[in-house]
Amino acid sequence: MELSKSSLVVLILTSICYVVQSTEVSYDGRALKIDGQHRVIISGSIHYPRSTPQMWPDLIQKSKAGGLNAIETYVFWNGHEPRQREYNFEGNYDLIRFIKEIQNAGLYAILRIGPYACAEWNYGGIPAWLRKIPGMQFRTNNQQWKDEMQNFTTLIVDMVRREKLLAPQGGPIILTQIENEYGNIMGPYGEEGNQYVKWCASFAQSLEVGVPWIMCQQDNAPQPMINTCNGYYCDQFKPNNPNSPKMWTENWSGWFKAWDKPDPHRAAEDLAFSVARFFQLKGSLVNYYMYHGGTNFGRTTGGPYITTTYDYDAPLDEYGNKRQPKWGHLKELHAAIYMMEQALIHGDVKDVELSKGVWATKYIANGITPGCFISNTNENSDATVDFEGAKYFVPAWSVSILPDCKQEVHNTAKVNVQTSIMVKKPNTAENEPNDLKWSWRPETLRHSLKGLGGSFTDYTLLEQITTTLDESDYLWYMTSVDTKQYVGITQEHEVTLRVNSTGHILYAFVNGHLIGSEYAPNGNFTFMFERKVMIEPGENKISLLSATVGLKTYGSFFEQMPAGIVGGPVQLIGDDFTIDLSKNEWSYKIGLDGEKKKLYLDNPEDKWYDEKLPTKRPFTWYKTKFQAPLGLDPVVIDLLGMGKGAAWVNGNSLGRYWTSYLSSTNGGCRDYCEYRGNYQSQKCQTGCGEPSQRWYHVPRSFLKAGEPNTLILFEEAGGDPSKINFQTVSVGTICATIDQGKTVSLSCQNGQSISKIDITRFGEPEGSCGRFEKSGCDSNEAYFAISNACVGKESCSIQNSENLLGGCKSNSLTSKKLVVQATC
Ligand SMILES: *[C@@H]1O[C@H](CO)[C@@H](O)[C@H](O)[C@H]1NC(C)=O
Ligand SMILES: *[C@@H]1O[C@H](CO)[C@@H](O)[C@H](O)[C@H]1NC(C)=O
Ligand SMILES: *[C@@H]1O[C@H](CO)[C@@H](O)[C@H](O)[C@H]1NC(C)=O
Ligand SMILES: CC(=O)N[C@H]1CO[C@H](CO)[C@@H](O)[C@@H]1O
Repeated sequence: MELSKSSLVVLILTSICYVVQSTEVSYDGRALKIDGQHRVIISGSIHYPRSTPQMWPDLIQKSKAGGLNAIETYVFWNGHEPRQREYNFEGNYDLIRFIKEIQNAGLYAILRIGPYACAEWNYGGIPAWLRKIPGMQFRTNNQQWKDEMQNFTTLIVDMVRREKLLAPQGGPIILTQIENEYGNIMGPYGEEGNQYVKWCASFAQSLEVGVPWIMCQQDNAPQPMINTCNGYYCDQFKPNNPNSPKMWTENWSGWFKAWDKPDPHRAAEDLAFSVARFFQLKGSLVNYYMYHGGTNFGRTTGGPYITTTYDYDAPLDEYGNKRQPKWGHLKELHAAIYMMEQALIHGDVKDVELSKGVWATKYIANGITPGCFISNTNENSDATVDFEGAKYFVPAWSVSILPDCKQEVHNTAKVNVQTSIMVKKPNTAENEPNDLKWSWRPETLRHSLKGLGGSFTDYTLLEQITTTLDESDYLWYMTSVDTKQYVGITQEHEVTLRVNSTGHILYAFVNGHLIGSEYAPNGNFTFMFERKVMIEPGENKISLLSATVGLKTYGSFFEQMPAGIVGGPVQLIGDDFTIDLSKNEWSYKIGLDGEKKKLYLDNPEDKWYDEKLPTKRPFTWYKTKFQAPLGLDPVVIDLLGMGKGAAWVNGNSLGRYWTSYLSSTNGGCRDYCEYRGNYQSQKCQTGCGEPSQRWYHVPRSFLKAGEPNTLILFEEAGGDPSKINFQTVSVGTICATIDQGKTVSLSCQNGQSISKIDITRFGEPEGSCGRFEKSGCDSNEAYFAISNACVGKESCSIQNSENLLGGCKSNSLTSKKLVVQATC
């Protein structure tokens, strides 16, 4: 057979695609070396289960476009091994597919196997079933723990090796992590902790992955483990060995949110400052924690009292939109760092103090253009300094980057990219009525309220996690008490029911009636429930429903931290007597009736009522049908009016909701945030006194276009579904403040175009995007020129040039900055 020329070309091309390039990863005290070349690594955390496989390529592309060259993730043990030796690597747990998406984008991967993750993840990623193994102690020199840790870690390493995903095999994985932040909590373990660290190191090495292992926050990590730093700033960090490079595995891009907390924000200027400082002081690898935070889908994703959103104020928001200006400002910083990469990782360093708190750092190497940083770590005083014959303005709390030691390419406090304000719009689907039509059904409680249907009994009050092994949030504790037998009560009698709970939520029923509920405020899971209640002469049924809201993620000995009504006491207290029920016969039932029936799957045989839709009714299931919003914008559901519960769309869990939980008002929320000075999570917050989380992400892949979708809610505390509606999230108002001579581009997203220009103004801006105050000088010339260039386009570029000044030329302006505001 004769091969034509073109088919030969095809053959050659195909075979090239199959040539596997092996990548060698090594390191020295300066940086990681990839195929012998020192490299700066700028990485970002994306936790694969906190988004969907359909979102991954876009998230990874936006990370790459933002200037990352690596993606980092933990591996979530309890998601992958929900029951002992039963595995889940499907859907958003498809770890291999996620790593392959990273590889397809041409990025490196950092795999933090742990398998302890923390990550505000349910139980820190540790499977609750480990609690049934006798003698089990987490994260110490305990044989049972080490056996299970070894079993799972080996499974993961074998999987990535089989798929050839390690760098020496031609794969993207350049670093692997064993354990996680153990140094922070190891003190109380004493010598056992030290032994465990040594075991972790030798076990990791025995896996022969062919790439370096890291241990973060582990000052005593044995060689060749590289110890790395996590924190808001790591510029002062020094690894414990001169041959280990300085690497920052968690630079917190923001902070996570809890049900009683306002929304934390970390300014782009401060985040950029921390990264630039790190590279100025010989850092070589930085990882943003998080670059995309995402969503705690499902029931077992979020840790205790962590909201369903894990947005983290990250450069990509929960839904995958670019958060501007953070994303763009960091992109410019990264570009400046890469411009001087060669000098950074080869050069000798010379520091010189230019004025108090203002330092210039010069990286000098033979045959390479030198690179410079000028930092001003003063919190208040801006500086103008002379450096090598030129003058530089370095604002307080900022770093200037001069990749050739002459021209300032980036200053961390000078934001030259657009700010976007996201808006939520009503559902655009055709024929979608304003009000959704609901049906409902009660959760079946009658058996539990009579003490029936328990699966076993015990004469003690059992700890909840060991009892449920986290198969459900809910555990029924049911008992009955014959009051005559105790104190000879002969008529109805008022007593106090007292229940000592270790959290997180308790519903108490006496003789078939809900008599009250209580939840533990954040950070203090122990509470004493007390309610007055009438008891009957003779037999009284007492049923207590205890619910967890995610399991503890962190701390020494955290497997010993209880949940539920462990040990009690549970008492009935009268005027002159106390009946202690703690040693009664208690009957136990795990989970709710509706969970067992899987009502969220909308099985055809389930009966739902269309009449008399109840509101404010605890323990109620609701169902509705809706059309998916048109377009590509991310979809959210507004659950205002609801209490606490869980939501599903077409059988996919959206996670827990708790709309009625308002965030604290004493959190110090403010409109304007000072970015200068050390950041901490309470420094800059919004949303005080508002529902901690009102909108919940419905990934597009959960929805079917053009046919009815099903929403099912389980409402535990009582709510009103009449206000519920679906919305889309898109870019609303966009703004830029452009220095003279500079160019900034403005863009909308998902095919939307700029509809109008709102402001074109010269001068120092007052206020902020969407809320600029009248000041400076409005220019008609700028308005017409920019309208011409931008309106009707998805993106456009604006240069602040002299000719836009027009009539403002004659104004005595303090600044010739151009402020532009537009609407998408
Ligand atoms: C993990 O444990 C199972 C038994 O439960 C065993 O069959 C398997 O070989 C173990 N895997 C490793 C890597 O040790
Ligand atoms: C309540 O329970 C906690 C946790 O088990 C226990 O430490 C505490 O002593 C109990 N309180 C009372 C009053 O018994
Ligand atoms: C936690 O709750 C217990 C029981 O209600 C109370 O005694 C204790 O003072 C609380 N602790 C804190 C730190 O609020
Ligand atoms: C290692 C490190 O930098 N830790 C810091 C993390 O952030 C907190 C809050 O700002 C600091 O107190 C820690 O020192």
